[in-house]
Amino acid sequence: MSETVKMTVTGMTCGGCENAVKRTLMKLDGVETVSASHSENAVTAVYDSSRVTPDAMKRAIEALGYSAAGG
Ligand SMILES: [Cu+2]
Repeated sequence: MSETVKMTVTGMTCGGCENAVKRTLMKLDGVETVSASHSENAVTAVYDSSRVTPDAMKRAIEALGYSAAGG
């Protein structure tokens, strides 16, 4: 079933960073929608909890060079 996770992501400085995070998360199987705000250090994702976990999303964000917590 779909769940929502809100993560605190630091290191995003512009809309390009937001788009990079969105694109990366949308590539993960089970991620349905993503919104990102660099001004609020926030990334919110709707995901299928049977296919992907918040931990996997945080790892993918950190692989881009940002830090991710919460969720
Ligand atoms: Cu940027």
